[in-house]
Amino acid sequence: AVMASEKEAALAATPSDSPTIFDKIISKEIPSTVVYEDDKVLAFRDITPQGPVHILLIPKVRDGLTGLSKAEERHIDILGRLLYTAKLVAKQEGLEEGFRIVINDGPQGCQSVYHIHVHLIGGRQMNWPPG
Ligand code: IU
Repeated sequence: AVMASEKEAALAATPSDSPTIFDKIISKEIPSTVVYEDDKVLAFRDITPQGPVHILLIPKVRDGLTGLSKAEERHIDILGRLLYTAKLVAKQEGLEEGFRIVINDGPQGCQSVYHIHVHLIGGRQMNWPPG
């Protein structure tokens, strides 16, 4: 079904360990605009950008990390790597004036894809509080 909004998609999503669309993006079965890739992390442009720059950073191997709330000690390295890579990509994208990092978690956090992802959004003035 076509979702009217990200919030609708998030509320319709079932938190689970099932494979997600991000596996097909990682395997390149579904095309995406990759802006950074190494053996552990993939960064690609969000299909519904919330700013001039909107990139998702994901671990290539989910390893149970459906969302941040499921993090265990074994995930500390990949969590650090995702944030550090976000900084590298922000630089690569020319976001010298600043940027926003977001990790949505669970229905109330508006998470719609249960493969952890870091949003890197920039290129415009952000506001606070978020919606
Ligand atoms: P969320 O934090 O779970 O709400 O973020 C999921 C994001 O994944 C959201 O911004 C979508 O626009 C984005 N996305 C995508 O880039 N490509 C896709 O095929 C799908 C979702 I489905």
